[in-house]
Amino acid sequence: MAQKIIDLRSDTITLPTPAMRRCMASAEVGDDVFGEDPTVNLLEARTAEILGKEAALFVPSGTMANQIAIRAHTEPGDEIAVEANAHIYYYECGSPAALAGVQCRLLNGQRGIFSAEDLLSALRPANLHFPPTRLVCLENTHNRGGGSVWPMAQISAVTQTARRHGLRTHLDGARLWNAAIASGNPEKAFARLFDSVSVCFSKGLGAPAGSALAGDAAWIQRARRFRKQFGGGMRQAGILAAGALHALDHHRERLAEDHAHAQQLAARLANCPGVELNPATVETNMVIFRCLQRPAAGLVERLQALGVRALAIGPDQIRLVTHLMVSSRDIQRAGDILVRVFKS
Ligand code: TLP
Repeated sequence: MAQKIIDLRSDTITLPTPAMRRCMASAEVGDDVFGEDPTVNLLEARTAEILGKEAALFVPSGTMANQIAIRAHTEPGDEIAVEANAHIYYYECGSPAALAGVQCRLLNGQRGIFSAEDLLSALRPANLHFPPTRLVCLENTHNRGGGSVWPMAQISAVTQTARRHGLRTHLDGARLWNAAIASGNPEKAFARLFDSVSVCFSKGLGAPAGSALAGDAAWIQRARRFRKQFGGGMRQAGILAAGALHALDHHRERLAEDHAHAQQLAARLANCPGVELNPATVETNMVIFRCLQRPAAGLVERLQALGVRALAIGPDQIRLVTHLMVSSRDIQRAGDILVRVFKS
């Protein structure tokens, strides 16, 4: 019998479980643009409660959540401060420029994490020539940072500095659930430090689609208008919201398993020749490592031929992501295959 392919490209590839599908199939629905989908309303209320915010807005994707947030915090011609490897800047198709008409001022972080001083050094005094910097965005966990978790004190320092200089603050919390489990701090402990937070139900939580944006009620009302403008007003979206509600109730605690699996992979890879990886930097469900001897693209092909899918995220960088569709047994086998490829 053919061996199962172990897909570690992303936690976005997770399929809805049978129990999740049952919730989706029986969801009560209505027209959400009229505010009449009871399941979407429930999901928005529950997300706001988990994040300790006044209100939340269900949107189709994490990208849309972030881009609505940027649009709702700024006006065209403004500037936003964002880390150079942040998803918002690196992977969202130039949307800050295309959709909100803002320019990005880039900060250099370490594994995606920067300091209050880094932010301060990017701020310029008010002057006719300079675009006003209105917003700073953080990402937690940080994707290209290898799933790194921001220390709470550092978030506090950055967001306090931002506030002191009149900047709004947004958190790309696509994987805030992982940060909460890894750090032992509830999601709302992170969220309270920001004006707005985006979260995704379709990554490690395993829902088929959907994200949310949370903030204060008046601002979410403004965001709702931009959701419509961006084409994200959905109708009987309760079918999707039901999957997200199921994920919130059943798939958050289990993220600890994914984190343990990432640790196991990292421990094995770190001993392989040609691999640069410090396993101590693996904090959540991602393992990003540098390949010192062969190009990442060729290694990914070789791994796939042996039954493991990985993602080349640079000429010499590979990313592995653990998630609810990979068991401990799969991790053992994936580790064997990785060792075989790197030791050959
Ligand atoms: N990230 C995807 C790819 O786009 C790279 C992945 O496989 O990790 N914020 C963060 C931090 C993300 O990692 C992602 C997705 C998003 C936002 C966007 O979410 P979607 O894909 O729902 O638009």
